[in-house]
Amino acid sequence: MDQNPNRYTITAALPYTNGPVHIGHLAGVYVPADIYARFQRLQNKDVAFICGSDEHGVPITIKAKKEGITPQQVVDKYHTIIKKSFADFGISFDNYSRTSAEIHHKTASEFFKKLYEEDKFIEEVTEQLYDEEANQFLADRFVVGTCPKCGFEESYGDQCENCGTSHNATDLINPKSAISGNKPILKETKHWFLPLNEYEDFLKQWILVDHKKDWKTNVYGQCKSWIDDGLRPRAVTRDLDWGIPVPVKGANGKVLYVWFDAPIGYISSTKEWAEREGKNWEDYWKDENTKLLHFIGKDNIVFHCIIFPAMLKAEGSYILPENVPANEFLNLEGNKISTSKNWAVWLHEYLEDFPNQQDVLRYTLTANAPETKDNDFTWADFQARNNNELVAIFGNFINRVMVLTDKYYDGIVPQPATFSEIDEQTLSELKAYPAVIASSLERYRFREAQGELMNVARLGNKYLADEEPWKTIKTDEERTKTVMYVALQIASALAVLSEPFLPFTSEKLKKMLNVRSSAVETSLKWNDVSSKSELLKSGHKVNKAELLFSKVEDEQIEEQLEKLQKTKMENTENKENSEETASAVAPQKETIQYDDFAKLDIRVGTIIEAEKMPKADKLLVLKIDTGIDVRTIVSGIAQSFEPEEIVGKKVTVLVNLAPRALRGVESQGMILMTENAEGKLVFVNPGEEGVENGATIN
Ligand code: B3M
Ligand code: ZN
Repeated sequence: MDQNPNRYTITAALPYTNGPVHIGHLAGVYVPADIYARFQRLQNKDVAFICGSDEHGVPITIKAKKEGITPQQVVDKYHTIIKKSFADFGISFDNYSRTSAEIHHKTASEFFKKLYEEDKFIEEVTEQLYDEEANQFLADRFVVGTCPKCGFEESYGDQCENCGTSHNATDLINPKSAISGNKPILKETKHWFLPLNEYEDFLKQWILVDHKKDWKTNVYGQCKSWIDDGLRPRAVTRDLDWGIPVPVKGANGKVLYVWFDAPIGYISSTKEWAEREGKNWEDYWKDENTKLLHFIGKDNIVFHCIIFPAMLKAEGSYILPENVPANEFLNLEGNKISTSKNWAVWLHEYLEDFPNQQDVLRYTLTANAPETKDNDFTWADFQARNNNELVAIFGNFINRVMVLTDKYYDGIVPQPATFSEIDEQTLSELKAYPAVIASSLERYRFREAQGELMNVARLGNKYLADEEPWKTIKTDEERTKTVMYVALQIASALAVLSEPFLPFTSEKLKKMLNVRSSAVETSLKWNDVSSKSELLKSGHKVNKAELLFSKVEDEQIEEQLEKLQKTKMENTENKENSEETASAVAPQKETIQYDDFAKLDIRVGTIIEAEKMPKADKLLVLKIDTGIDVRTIVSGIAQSFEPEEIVGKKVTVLVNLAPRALRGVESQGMILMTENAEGKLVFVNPGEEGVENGATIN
């Protein structure tokens, strides 16, 4: 193996192929990962930036059922869309694979087999949740119920989206099948479990001690809480027909758990790339000198910090991640981004509305990155960041430099005279930036890093404003040349340092400065900004200015807000519709015979007295004229009616219900009630006027 301390394996979470990707994905995972990968490449590091589509698992099969197509059709469709979105936004993966690829099936199978043969699993028949109607075992997203940890009622079988805890489906309180809505039964089935408890000491040392200082506090905190709660064996197989078949005897109809195979997808994707590029994949996964980094969202922390490392440790020949810089979530205009509610800005739709403006979105998402807490994306902020920062600071500086160079020198970088103190100071300030930005990036503080990048443009603007070459051109040609020379060095530095953040802008700028064509200068590297005495030599000819950024108009923002408003209205309508149907379709009770019904003696009666039951907020004591007699009925309607308002009302009474004592008062029957559309209790009206007390209902 080639021992290289400058090697990086950078992975970005494999997106589920059950929908397109949106700004939340970009902000949380792919933009920071891309910034980091580009930055390391610019430092001449050997980088493998790896990703691919996660094509197994329950979300895909649910989507297929919903759309009436096969899971394969679902993943083919979204794999193509997602891959294109990433390419369109300049996410510079060295390889983007997919877990349905043959190389992945083979890699994951072999990984499982090795652990199996080395007895690293527990094989156990246990009772699992089963949907009798769907004829299917329920795990993961096939089952919802109450989270045993936080009480959230919509927790999935494998993970609670509310508190992030990962659990087994059988831990859920009141589980319900996501397929039929039925209450599942327990049924025996055999599975293989990874005994996480056996890795507790290793994880304690590796995370809680070794990485106490360098992992982000949100990541460290989650890991600590899981480890403190105690780790338990975790099933790594499932009864499902979509996935990688469990490669051992006696496992018919079973597949690998998606969270077992997906992280191995990083390895398969690396293999695919290495084969294509003539590299050795093991250098990127088995050399202690290689730095392995997983970029993910916060809901994936347990899988990347606990389960996958335990798998790698069990296998024995792999390195462990050096860091897992997970982000929190991005909200959109104050609400949680949701694929099912269409509350999102989809990347492919953004590009239709803002063609060629990928960098504006990248910039806004980084400026607002949910690095330490959930954050909010708003269109107003998007517009302000573009107009007040990209256009007014970055774009404005470059434009002035380019236009003046063209006007005064026909695009030729002038020869400077002697540097003044302010020139020297500006150039030395400029040379400090690569280290400043790098220090933020190495600590995964992308918003801080990007802020420093903008300070380079601010430095340029201030320099021009103070030195006023447009004035000195009339009085001091030599001074003007020096100033423009310095300004051109700042512009070139911006072209290099902006590349990780704003790759399209950097590319354009390099073209404008003519540092792209191989005849002049091969690509500039990060450290050239501080180490080279000049980035652009006198006599070098630059090209014509092009606009880097353009203003985002109010109408464009209003259009986006209207689009969201429409989604909101559609969601409310859908919700109302489904609530109406839900109340209309309270399920029918089991069939009874006429004789069962005939046993009920239901009569028309009139309330002749009503009073509150002392010390009970819900009960009224009623005197009812049933036509047969006047009797006492205790009714639980005190929160819906004042006693005075119901005296004289005609009601429907079940008169032959066995009497029972409520708070010491004997209740001799029951008033029939129902609920109106607002959920308020109302009496079942016994019908037309003129119906006498005592009339039977049948
Ligand atoms: N597909 C989960 C997600 O998209 C999952 C990540 C896999 S990374 C190995 O949130
Ligand atoms: Zn929970």
